Amino acid sequence: MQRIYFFLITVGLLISCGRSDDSSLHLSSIIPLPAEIKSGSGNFELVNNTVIYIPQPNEEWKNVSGYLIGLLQPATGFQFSVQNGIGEKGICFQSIDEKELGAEGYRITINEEVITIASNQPQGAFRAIQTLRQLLPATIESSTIQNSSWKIPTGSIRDFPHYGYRGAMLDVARHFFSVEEVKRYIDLIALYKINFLHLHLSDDQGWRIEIKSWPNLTHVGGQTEVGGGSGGFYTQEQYTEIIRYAQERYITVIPEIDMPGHINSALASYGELNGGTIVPAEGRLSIAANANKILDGKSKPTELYTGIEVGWSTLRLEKEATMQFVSDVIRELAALTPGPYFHIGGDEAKVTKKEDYIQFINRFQELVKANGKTMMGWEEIAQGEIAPETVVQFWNAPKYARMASEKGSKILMSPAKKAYLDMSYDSTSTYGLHWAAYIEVDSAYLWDPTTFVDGIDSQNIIGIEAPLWSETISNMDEVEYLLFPRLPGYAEIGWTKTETRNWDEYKVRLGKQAERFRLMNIDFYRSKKVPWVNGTISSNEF
Ligand code: TNX
Repeated sequence: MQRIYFFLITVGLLISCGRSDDSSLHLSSIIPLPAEIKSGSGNFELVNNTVIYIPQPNEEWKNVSGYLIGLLQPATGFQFSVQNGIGEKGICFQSIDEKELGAEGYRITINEEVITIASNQPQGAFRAIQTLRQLLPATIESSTIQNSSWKIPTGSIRDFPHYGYRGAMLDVARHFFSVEEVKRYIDLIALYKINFLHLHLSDDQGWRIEIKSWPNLTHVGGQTEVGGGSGGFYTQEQYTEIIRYAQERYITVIPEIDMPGHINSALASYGELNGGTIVPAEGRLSIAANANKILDGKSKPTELYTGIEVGWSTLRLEKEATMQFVSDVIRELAALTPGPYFHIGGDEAKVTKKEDYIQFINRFQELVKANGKTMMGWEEIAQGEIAPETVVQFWNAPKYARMASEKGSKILMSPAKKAYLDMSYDSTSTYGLHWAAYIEVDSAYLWDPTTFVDGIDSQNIIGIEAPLWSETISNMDEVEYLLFPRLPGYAEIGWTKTETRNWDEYKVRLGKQAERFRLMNIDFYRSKKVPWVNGTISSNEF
């Protein structure tokens, strides 16, 4: 057998044993940083007619191998075939039973003849593909055939995530994003092994998911957005299509209906839900759709809203229709959603009486449970009688995170000062808000979910999520500008142990992603904090 030199990455230090060429595995810029990397000598070269071996000829393995071929084919122009069993040459997926790797972990062993990808489940193999993809030259991301040689340095990687929940949120309510745009968002987060997509499906400015028992929600409440654009919504079939696309990438969709506040789009759709909410003058919209809607003859619906103020609308417990509405919405949406969670919002209910708010949260929790899901909500829900399995999403007030911890509930870390993707990078940024902070790329990376809030039990923390609110952004270029290059850092905080993370080492790996971003047409923010490696990018693009 060939002589193999091993290299190990520990505590962010690169310890090399004599090799210094660019081709060794430990110098590859994988994000998130894997748990263990060992370098060998020599290369595997991907060639035409490579065989991909799968352990079982079932749908799931066909999907995983098909996904890999879909990644490799456009830039290489190669043909691939899929066979069952174990091969000695090519790319070989293997099923193993190695407890520590869990559902998402994997081992990749690369020698000159074969790349073996071993995992407990196909999900682990899918995460491994994202690593493999980053081991290939960045030109693999090109959509046209490239004249490269497709070499991968030999060695091995053993890897598994620190947190089981690594999420990204997209607010499709303030501005609507089409199914195709959401699919692109899913593809971008999949590259960094994000495994939850939280969709903020309703807010004052728009209702984005068809509810068959309450059709006006979308016919009226879905017809506008911030700034007065025409809005939009997903039919139930389209929502199911988003879920299917995410599932193929081992990403679980979490639907959010924001209640009892942030609810004007529903109050504008059904008068019987409106118990006296006053729409702020700036942003009030009385359009024809609003005037023509079916009224119940008793209560007047609110006007539609296109501004960006928060905290002024509420559902009313005393309205007869309210709990019927809530239970129908939760029932229909839970039935469409295969994932375990249902997010009920619960934030900034500033005009809801405190005792009513608590009752709302308690009743939402019962309904979510009755529909077979686990409730999630923004940090304020910690005031309710929340169950141990309920997930409290921390965003701003440490007292609510502590309250959740004391009640033994789960905590998801999304501190606005660190993890809000809608915060501007600096005071010169065109997009984003800055009420919580300006968040440069280093600041976004430099925090630890277990110590960010004092006095909470780190055992309760299930992971991190980076929310992208869309008040200031309305198309994918703008989404990508706020997402990149911060998202890879959030992915690493979720995946890689804090002790092995180091900004000075990370920023080098991040800088090497520039060409990949360019080839994926990602419109990213060229932070001065990152040593970008231009690749083929002309310097005036920076
Ligand atoms: C606060 S975070 C909100 C959202 C806004 C966001 C803007 C949270 C639970 N509520 O309604 O979109 O700030 O940064």
